[in-house]
Amino acid sequence: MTPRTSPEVGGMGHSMRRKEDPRFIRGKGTYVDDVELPGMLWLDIVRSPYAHAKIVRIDTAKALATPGVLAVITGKDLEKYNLHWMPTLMSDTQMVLPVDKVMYQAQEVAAVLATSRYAAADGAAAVSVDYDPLPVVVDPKKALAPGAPVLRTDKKDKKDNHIWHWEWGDRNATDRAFDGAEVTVKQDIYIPRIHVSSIETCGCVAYFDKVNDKLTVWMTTQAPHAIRTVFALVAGHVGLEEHKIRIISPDIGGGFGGKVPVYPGYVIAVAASVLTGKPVKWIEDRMENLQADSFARDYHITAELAAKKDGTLTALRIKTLADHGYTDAAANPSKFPAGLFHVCTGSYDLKAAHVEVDGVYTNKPPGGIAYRCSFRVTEAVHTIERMVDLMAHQLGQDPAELRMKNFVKPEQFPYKSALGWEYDSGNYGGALQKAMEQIGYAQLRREQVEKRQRGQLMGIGISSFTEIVGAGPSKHFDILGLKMFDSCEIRVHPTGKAIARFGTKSQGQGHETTYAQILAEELGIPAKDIQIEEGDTDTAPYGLGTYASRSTPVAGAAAAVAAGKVRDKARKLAAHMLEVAEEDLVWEPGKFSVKGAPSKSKTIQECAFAAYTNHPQGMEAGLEAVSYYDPPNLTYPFGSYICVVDIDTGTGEVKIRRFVAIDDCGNIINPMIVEGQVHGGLTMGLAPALYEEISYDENGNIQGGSFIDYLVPTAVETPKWEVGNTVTPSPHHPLGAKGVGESATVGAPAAIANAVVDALWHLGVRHVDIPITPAKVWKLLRDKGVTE
Ligand code: MCN
Ligand code: CUM
Repeated sequence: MTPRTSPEVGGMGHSMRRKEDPRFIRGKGTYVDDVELPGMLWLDIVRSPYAHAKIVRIDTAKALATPGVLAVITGKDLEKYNLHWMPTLMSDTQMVLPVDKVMYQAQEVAAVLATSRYAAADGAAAVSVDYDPLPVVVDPKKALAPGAPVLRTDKKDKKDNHIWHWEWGDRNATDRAFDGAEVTVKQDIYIPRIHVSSIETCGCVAYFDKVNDKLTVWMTTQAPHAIRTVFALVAGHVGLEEHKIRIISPDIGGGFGGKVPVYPGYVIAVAASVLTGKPVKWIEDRMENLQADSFARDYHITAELAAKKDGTLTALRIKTLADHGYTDAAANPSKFPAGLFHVCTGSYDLKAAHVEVDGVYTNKPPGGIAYRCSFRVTEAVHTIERMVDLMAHQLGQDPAELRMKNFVKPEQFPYKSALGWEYDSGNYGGALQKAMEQIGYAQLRREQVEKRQRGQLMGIGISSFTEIVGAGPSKHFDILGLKMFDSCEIRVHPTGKAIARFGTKSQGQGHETTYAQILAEELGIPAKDIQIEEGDTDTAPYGLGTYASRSTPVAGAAAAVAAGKVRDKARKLAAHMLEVAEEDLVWEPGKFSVKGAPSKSKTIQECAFAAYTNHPQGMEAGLEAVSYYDPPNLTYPFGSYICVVDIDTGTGEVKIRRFVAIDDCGNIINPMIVEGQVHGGLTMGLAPALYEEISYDENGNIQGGSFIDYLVPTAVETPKWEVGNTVTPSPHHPLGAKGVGESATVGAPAAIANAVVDALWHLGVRHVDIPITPAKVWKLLRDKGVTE
């Protein structure tokens, strides 16, 4: 696509350098931990060594005697204000601090308030807690078995550990399709628990100004407005009303979904500041972040796929256990307890599908958040892409051919999926074709045959994913009742420069650049002349925040709509100055000129000046607009990834030789930023595919609770990504754009897993659960007699 604007204006399609980077690369960003206030106190948290235990006694004497320690806060203290429990985003309840028992290892037990971080840490170490261990439940299947200890004894009538049952689709039609199926495949797939490990951990500085009765909280949150409302709803009774709460998300060092929920530490810091009238800082350390923050995934899936002998796919049936830890604190739209998992028919034209999910309590940290995935879409994509590959291999067909045969075809859009989604646009065959050409698919298949004859293990894996991002529409999407729209407010100053504020919040995605580019495209004001602000609830218009790749689809659309309103007013001003009718003006980015007399024109900057100095009588002064955009539909970005692996027959190590990623996110605002999003996303897809996992031993002890065991890939493990794109605009988005921030993380794991199984299929291997570690592969090779 050739840009409509010049590089100086920097509208859509320009690979403009990021406006935020000069401050980041000079170390001049302002993260929460950079906020220092006079008289500030520190909070540190005492955490449980047990996964399930009664709290017999908390002895604070030694801690209180530690120099610098001012107070120790326990659940009993918070209970006096009814703040010891808080609601989760899924309307479950979560302890802020426990009163009688702990539910997972590393859970908050007490908090220490001190004059320095060191004193707070010393104080936390000096708190002594007597526990009485209780039976631990880590396996969700065992949690549902009769006789399992009931974990949520706080819920009066709760007799088991089952949270909810949810199902979607036509069960009877699906069962009939399976009864009459010529071929079926069935597979258990476990998608393990992983934790976001953004560079910046979570934290806040809470300051309750007793003179003005105003609470200001600088916090690592992806959704500041929603947090403000939730705080007001939970703590209105102790005087924290919404106009007296200001949430500021300053610079954020990576969110990836982990900064959507409210963690107990935030609430305790706020309570401590309200009680003392002093600013209170709480910042997690790396291990607290990894061990106690909301997890992602942890889906135990059984999937079945039915087909005709010729490879025509017909039906999909899925049953899932969703392990939510001790409380369902998932960051999902309220209506969908399993997120958007029911986009699991993926890119394929299936006639029938049915999916069931059961939520289960265990003695683990609560969640689940999404880890760079729009509410369980990674789980959906991994399942369907593994199953389609399994079917292709079962039928002895080429996995690319089987996909091509079953893709939803371009002429079928808008396409209604068997599970009720309306896909906006797509060209799945086009993306796969391009990926195959770029990687040299046919040649690779020949090479694989030759290598196999020589006993070498090489595999080719495909993932042709469909994403679903950009929540609303508000008809179906809300969080705790707050409808999922988003917003943009623009003010054009007299000299033609502008400021625009949004209800979203960048965590590294480059919004200060790309929103300015959208406005430059729509107004012709150079992107460098437009300041973008997000994250301060006292100044930004209300919005639901940044997650689920919704900023471009929703707030980006709001920017286009608000810019349109500004342009409409500018047109009136231009007509007034040129003394012509509005209809006689033609617009090109940055300028109105008179039809047939192009030399007579007014720039947008001249119109802005006139708005304050020469506006017609009867017109309000000023040039500004706001839009609260409720999208008519989600956007459905897609792509095809192809991965080539070589497996070391001695060690079981999987080496990614090549990885080609073709993405389609509709019209692109900034190609360089999109490429960066895809690079980062692919690395975060590689991570769970080969390395990352958090598991628990039978006593609920975390395995993978530090970076010694939780293997975040570095540049050394990361292959050279080969990226490209196709462009299929969204028909309903004002700019034709779809979201892209999570696509690569969603699509990548299946391509890698499929490549590994492809390399091992002839040995009788049908499936390997991620993360595909050398140990797992080596055991398979040993069992199949390849190595000893
Ligand atoms: N973009 C574009 N053209 C498009 C689509 C997007 O130029 N057609 C640009 C956008 O303008 C924006 C970026 O790409 O600058 C991502 O846009 P979008 O897909 O709308 O996603 P969001 O801005 O809503 O970001 C959220 C998404 C999510 S949910 C996770 S998780 C994730 C991700 O972004 N977290 C990130 N990428 C991340 N990148 C960084 N650096 N840090 C994170 O925490
Ligand atoms: Cu899905 S993790 Mo992101 O939505 O912040």
